[in-house]
Amino acid sequence: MIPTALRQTGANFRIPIMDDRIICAIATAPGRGSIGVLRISGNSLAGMAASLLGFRPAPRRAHFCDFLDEHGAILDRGIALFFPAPNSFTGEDVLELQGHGGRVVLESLRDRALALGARAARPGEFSERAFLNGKMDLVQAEAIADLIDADSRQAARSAIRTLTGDFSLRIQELTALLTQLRVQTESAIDFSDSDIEVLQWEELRQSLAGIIERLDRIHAQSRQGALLNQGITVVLAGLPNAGKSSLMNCLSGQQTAIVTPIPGTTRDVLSQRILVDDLPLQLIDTAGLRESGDVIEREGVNRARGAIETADVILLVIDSTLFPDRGEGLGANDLRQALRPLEEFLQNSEDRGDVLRRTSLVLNKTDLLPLPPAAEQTRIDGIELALIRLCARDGSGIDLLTNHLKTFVAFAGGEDAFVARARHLEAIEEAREQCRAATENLTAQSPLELIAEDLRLAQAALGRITGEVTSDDLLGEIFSRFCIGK
Ligand SMILES: Nc1nc2c(ncn2[C@@H]2O[C@H](COP(=O)(O)OP(=O)(O)OP(=O)(O)O)[C@@H](O)[C@H]2O)c(=O)[nH]1
Ligand SMILES: [Mg+2]
Repeated sequence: MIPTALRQTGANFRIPIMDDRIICAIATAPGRGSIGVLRISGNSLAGMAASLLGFRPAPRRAHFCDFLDEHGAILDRGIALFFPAPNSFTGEDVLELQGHGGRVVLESLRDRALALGARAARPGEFSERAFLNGKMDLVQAEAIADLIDADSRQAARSAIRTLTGDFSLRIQELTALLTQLRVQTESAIDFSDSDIEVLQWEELRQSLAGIIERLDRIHAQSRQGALLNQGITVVLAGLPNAGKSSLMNCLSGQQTAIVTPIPGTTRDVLSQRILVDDLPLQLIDTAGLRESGDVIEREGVNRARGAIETADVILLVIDSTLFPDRGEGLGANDLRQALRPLEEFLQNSEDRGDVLRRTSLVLNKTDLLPLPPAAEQTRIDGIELALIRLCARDGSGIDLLTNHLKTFVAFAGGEDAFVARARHLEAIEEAREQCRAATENLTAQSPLELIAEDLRLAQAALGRITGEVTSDDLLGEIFSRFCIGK
């Protein structure tokens, strides 16, 4: 009997393409450019290529030629490249026409391809076909989109690492190790009555410990990649006039938010993306937290609440001049008072502990007190809080805040990071949980069937990363976020 582990793995499971019509898209960014590319992919493209070019292009040769309309008139002149299946990006026949980068000329070329029977490609459809045809796995396909969207060189480097297959290889190695373990375990179930060598419990436990260690490592690298790729959301909250908008402007180096001495200046949620040493921060400036009779301000405060609930980090900005005599630092009561605007908002909320764990205090306007900028760690009612004193007006102490943010989310610079997304991290965490459960079952000498099931679930979680086990819905969701023509 073949153990289930072998029957379920190793097969390069691919979903058949439901719609195999020829697709086309302008692959270069909209706007003027010296070169514009029309990309066409499908089965049996040779006929369409002959109609567009007036001859059958040779495989993988650069032809400098005319691109023709239905009457043989020249639409544009450029380079045609033909990649017959299966040695192409999508695994199908691919024709690329590199012409001039003007909107009208490219649209005429695209319309010509449409008239010849192609349909407009959906965003990410070329990459989706490449995945479905087994040219790359899901993480590699996602890495293409991440490379295009990279905010920093480090993010681009980590996307390249994933694109070239490093991350997939690690996942495959782990999957292979899990397969071995499953085979060992399931063989022992199947043949437990025969005289086949009895499963070595200790050996199994050691192998599992090794796998968990590898999962820890890859999780850390992927987390760095996810930080480089997606960054963190930082919301600036606090009482009116505390200096939230000034802090936003100081961090971004731009005067995006309006700053005035009038409390209640900011009424909407303002958002700005910045980079701090390659770590992308989505800064969100909010309306001051207070009860207001003004309907616009009330709506602004509601939106501030929404932002606080979902942010990775909440910076509670405080006007230091509210604590004028505390040269030595704030006492427990001061801290409670400083936290009050947030506490009031969190009243009766189940998320209180969670929000406070994501919160740091920024004591602003140090220039008005004899207090130098500083960063310290403090504890209030069992909750660890960072406290950063700075001056948003002239920027002194701002580096203390940015360093704190990097430390707070454990951003290590991403030297050996793999570009990763939340779904990858979740899958790695699930695989790790299942391996831990298997270890506990081993220690308790539970029935082997339970351990085999834990290992199967761990393997399935890893399979979701590379796309070996993936639902159509997830694929649709992933590829729809790509740009058109990719
Ligand atoms: N002296 C001093 N004044 C500051 C500092 N930061 C902000 N201010 C002043 O404080 C006032 C309020 O600043 P804002 O940045 O608009 O405060 P806010 O928290 O966004 O206020 P709302 O939008 O009303 O909630 C302005 O007059 C700023 O110039 C600082 O570090 N030092
Ligand atoms: Mg403001």
